[in-house]
Amino acid sequence: MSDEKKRTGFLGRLFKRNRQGDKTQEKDVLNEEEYLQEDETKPPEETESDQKIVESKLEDQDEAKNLLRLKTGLTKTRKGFLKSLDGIFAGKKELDEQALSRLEEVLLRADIGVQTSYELLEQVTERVKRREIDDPAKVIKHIRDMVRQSLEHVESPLRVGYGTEPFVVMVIGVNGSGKTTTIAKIAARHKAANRKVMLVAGDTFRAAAVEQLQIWGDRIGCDVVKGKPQADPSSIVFEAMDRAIKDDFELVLVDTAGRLHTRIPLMEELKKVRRTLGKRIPSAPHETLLVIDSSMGQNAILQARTFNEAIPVTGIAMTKLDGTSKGGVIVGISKELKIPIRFVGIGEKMDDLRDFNARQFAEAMLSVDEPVGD
Ligand SMILES: Nc1nc2c(ncn2[C@@H]2O[C@H](COP(=O)(O)OP(=O)(O)OP(=O)(O)O)[C@@H](O)[C@H]2O)c(=O)[nH]1
Ligand SMILES: [Mg+2]
Repeated sequence: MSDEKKRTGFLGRLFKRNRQGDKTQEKDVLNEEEYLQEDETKPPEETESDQKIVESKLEDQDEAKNLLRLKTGLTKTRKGFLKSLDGIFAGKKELDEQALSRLEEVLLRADIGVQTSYELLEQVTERVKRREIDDPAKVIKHIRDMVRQSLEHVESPLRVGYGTEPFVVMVIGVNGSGKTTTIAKIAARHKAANRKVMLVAGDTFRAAAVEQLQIWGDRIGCDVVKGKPQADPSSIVFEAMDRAIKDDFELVLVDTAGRLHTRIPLMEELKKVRRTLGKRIPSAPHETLLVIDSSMGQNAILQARTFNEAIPVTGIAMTKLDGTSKGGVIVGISKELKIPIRFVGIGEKMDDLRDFNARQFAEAMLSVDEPVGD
């Protein structure tokens, strides 16, 4: 299909309008087009070689660069959502009953959660009636504003307190959600700020898990505390806390074995690890970070709820937003659990972790190539 043909319909009109507008946006527009032409079935890029990971520098906090990177990461989510909207509004200048009823289907499929979908639909319908929304472009703008507003309630970056005692972060989640990688990414940031960081291999279940953490520790230059294979994770954690206090570590990141939230004995083990952390430092863990794979879609909400019922979760990291079209699930999770979202993971490299920013996220998830509407 030619580009021109692809650009007919609702998205086409928006692109055309944007192109006629601010020329300074041209670079972004080009990038956006490249993303939209990307083959969705293409597997994510190969993991960087070890050497490259060591060399990759931590991203600076440049706003425009961060937004563009996040937009690249969220391409599949954005593309999927906008494509569905395009299907509804193509050729329509006004919003009719039929378009609104199809909007309901699209919202329900967008993983933003049933409650959010209905709230959005109700608001859009109401505003259409009041003639505040008379054109499809305004629907996107309205949805984006609402997504931003609901996410703002959970925007709360992790503030590590460097005080007289180590700041302890316990990291939990299902198998393969990205716990160990996220730990490494967090550790790298703090190490770059010259902090004394310790990694604790609380995943004694798999020998490879300890090795994986050790490799990251070596790359970043952090101490790794580990025990014998199959040792009780609580005993390792106890020893690690002792060392952390004695050697004045500032940040301690505790890795745990992945577990299904439905496996009760494993969830009990997690509670024991948590209690043990508090034995030497009563206020620990200062953060219980739940790592969630965004590609789980609606199941991610269930996981988060069950983990939170077992152990009070104080923060969430949403990973793998780069490889999924289900990034909207972050909205459902925030609405349902109201737990701070600390980080988003947008790739496998050391610098592919961002502090969660509601405005940037809404913009990256729902913009065409620049703010649409007014
Ligand atoms: N694309 C992408 N991949 C990620 C991200 N975070 C983690 N991964 C990958 O996901 C896979 C699993 O990550 P791990 O960190 O080992 O996950 P885990 O939760 O520690 O897994 P278990 O220890 O087995 O429970 C690895 O291949 C990571 O590189 C992300 O944000 N984006
Ligand atoms: Mg792991």
